[in-house]
Amino acid sequence: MPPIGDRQPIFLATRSEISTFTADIIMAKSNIYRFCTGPWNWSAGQDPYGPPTRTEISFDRKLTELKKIGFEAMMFHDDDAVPEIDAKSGAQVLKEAKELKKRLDGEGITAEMVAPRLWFHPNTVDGAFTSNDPKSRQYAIDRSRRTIDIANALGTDLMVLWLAREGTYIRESKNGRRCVDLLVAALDAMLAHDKKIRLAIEPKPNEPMDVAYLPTIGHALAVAQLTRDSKRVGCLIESAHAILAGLDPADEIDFAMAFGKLWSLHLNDQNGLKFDQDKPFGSNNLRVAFNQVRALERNGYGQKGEYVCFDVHPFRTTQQEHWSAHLSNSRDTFLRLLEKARSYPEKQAEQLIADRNYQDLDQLVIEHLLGGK
Ligand code: XUL
Ligand code: MN
Repeated sequence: MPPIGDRQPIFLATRSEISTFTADIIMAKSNIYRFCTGPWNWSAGQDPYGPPTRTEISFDRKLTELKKIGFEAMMFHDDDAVPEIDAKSGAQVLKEAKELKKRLDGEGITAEMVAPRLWFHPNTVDGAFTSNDPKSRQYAIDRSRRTIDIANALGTDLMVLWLAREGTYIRESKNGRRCVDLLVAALDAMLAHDKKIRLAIEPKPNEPMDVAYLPTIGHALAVAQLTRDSKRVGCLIESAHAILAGLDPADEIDFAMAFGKLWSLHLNDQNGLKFDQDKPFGSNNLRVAFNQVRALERNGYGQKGEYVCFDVHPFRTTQQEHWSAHLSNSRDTFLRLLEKARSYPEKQAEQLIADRNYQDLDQLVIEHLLGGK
């Protein structure tokens, strides 16, 4: 690890690259959205206060369900792809990952990304890449390298990093500056492991930690600039995580896409600053959801092959037979809001903006969402 102060930010995306990208998106006519979700999104209803309320669904059933509900891709934690990964040799892990790839191909389903689950194992009790214990830090890096090997076997170049335990409960237990350097060193080790892998940081401001080191997209993209190949470090926005940071997810989308760095997306919903709720998309605030869809549209999201993923969970009260409704409902809501985004009365809105008549602009949006008078 380099000593503190030794790193210089490297700004690899030049202004002209960014404006070329902006020109691209202005040219973009109509985006095509493809949908994705993860096996964990069919959860069984357990919460910290009570046991499951539904029986577990087998992986095979989840896989065959995807196409039926209009989804084309699946996202994976490393141990969703290869269960009990820590108990297996590297060769065994690769063998199982290749077998999974065949099953995915058989169903016509793409693997969108793989993410290392760095928050379960005893070695990650005090954090993973930023643990105070060097052996635990090494475990986290080794496990992430394995995740990259799984991603390769599944045919994706995208690894997502939700840095679940990289933060503090007890401020004085960690040196925040040193933790930034440790995170950068870990990202560098992953980038060095595979010359093609792209890393998408999924920020979240809290839960399970009190305060996370990378709470927002701004933090994620700033850290990317400190790595050995900043072009291969981008981000994933989750609606609920942005709301938990007190931000509007649509602004986070515009910000990340201004850098050409929004490589994946977890749409869902969240009622204010409390535990991470992962509600169906649009469930809590249709207008906030509408503005996310508008932001995706104006930036051309999906045109470089990015998927719209729903990181949503069934309500605890959901009955077994409605096991996929939270996913198909989220997709339906997205598509309905897409129609709303495309039929938004742009000319009228522009005039109201020119007149600085934001009162009527506000009402125009409300009327549009209500279906017009
Ligand atoms: C946690 C979360 C995770 C990540 C993948 O809040 O959103 O499911 O999306 O590790
Ligand atoms: Mn997520």
